[in-house]
Amino acid sequence: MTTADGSVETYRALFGDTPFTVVSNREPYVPRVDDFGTVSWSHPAGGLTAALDPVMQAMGGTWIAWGSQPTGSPRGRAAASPLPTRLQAPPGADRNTYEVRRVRLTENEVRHYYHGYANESLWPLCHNLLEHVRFRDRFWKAYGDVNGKFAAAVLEQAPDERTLIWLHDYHLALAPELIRRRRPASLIAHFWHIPWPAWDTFRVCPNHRQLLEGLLANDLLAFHLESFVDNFIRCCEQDLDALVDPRKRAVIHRGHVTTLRALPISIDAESMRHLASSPDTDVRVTELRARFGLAGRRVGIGVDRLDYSKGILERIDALRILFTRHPELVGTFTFIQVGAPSRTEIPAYAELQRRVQAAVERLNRSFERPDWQPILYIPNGASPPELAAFYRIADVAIVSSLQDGMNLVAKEFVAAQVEGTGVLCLSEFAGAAEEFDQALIVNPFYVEGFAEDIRRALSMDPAEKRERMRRMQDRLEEGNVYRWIADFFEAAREALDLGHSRPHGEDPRSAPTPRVEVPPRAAAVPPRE
Ligand code: GDG
Repeated sequence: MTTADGSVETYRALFGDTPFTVVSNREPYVPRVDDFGTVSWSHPAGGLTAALDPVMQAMGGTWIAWGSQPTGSPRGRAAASPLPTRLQAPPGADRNTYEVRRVRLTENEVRHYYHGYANESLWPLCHNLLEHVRFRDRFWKAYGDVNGKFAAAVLEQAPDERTLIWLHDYHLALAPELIRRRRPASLIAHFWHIPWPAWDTFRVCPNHRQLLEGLLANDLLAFHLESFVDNFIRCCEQDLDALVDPRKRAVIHRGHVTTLRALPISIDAESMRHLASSPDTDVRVTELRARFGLAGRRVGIGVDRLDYSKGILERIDALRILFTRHPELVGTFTFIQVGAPSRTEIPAYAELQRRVQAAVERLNRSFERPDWQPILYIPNGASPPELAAFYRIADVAIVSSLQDGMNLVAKEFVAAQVEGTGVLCLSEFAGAAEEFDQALIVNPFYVEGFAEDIRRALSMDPAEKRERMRRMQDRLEEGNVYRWIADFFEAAREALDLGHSRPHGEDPRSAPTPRVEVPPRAAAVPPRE
């Protein structure tokens, strides 16, 4: 199993002492204030920042991110002094190991760049959910301005040209080009965490060409799945005067080579297993069973950010059909839905929250009994230890995304199944379905079939359940999030080598980008475990 130190070793073997900078919208530690204005910093929910943090701690360097306003007490917020633009991480530790550069955004920028272009234009576009897409000129303008702020922070923060810059996600599609324009020899790699849509969808975006050109300033651009790479290549072929090398999975545009790779993300499965099998979790499991009246009943679980792409309403609909068609499950099967509120400033998300709440209430009214409710809804999220206990309790977990880059909940559930008795019902439209062919693969758009799949999960033979879970756990063992980080470094190194080795004149339309010398590979890359 690769560890955080293992990813750092890979980096050193490939890049020597090349400085390292991470750039993401979300900061690795988010601020919260109490009533007295005292600020505390903690990891946001979601696995990636927590996984990259120990790598940064071992490696040093800079993490550039939007410096968000603190949550918590309104009174405390008024009393708190302005937050710093630079933070030594981990905050409050005896030994600080890396720096967080917090990019300040105005309220208007947050509204139009983050809520607007990133989450009302690009997010639904890339998830092929066009009914939610809104394009506004003010969104695009703010997106460009904020990408400019991030690029300026990178250029200021990384005076050494040899710095490897690792950008994350759909918030920063224009930053690579803005960096490269000012510093042509930069080493830039980017991971796109959400799907890349087909050309027929992507062309709906009025800014399609600028987005592609922004991203083609990267040396490496990686997605979770090969199908997303294929879609991206097809968009470049259709939209740009670019040379595509499908064999090398590379696009040459304006003399610059961008290598494209599929690198499916994973989780820190060992930590999840450890947490799920701890004595504290045993206690929590017993408490939850008692608190929610689960003794003698079968249990289903759903854990999601409250996002329309996660198929939560379709799931509730399937449950309604399940209880209608299989009355023997009334009173004997309880579904727990944990929902973490998300992007609530956006009307579509506020509406989804209301609709989920209403759908749960309707279903509960139809089927409830004095001592039982079909759905227990936990609308304000749960802590990581609580999540581990829910994953352990569940006979079935449902991930019903309408479209999803990967879906880490599916992986967390598999890792937490220490008894191996749970079944995963997994949408065929979640990236995780490519790895977990032993899940019960469901189509959330066909709710009657989906309902039958849940029933099948609940009546599956225990030996079959164990065998399926064992095979998914074996698959998860093949690589954790630290292996993924190391794989990303290897792909970045290959991309830089490919960019260097391209014979001049391969693209007759322009001269190749000048390159800085990356230090030669220092040592053998640590072997894959
Ligand atoms: C994007 C892509 C891709 C959820 N509720 C609570 C909570 N969570 C945690 C889960 C999990 C994470 O949030 C959600 O991960 P997903 O992968 O489902 O989704 P996105 O946030 O949409 O992430 C996705 C991912 O990037 C990584 O590349 O897989 O496809 O859309 O870790 O456990 N955590 C806590 N309480 C909650 O209530 N503590």
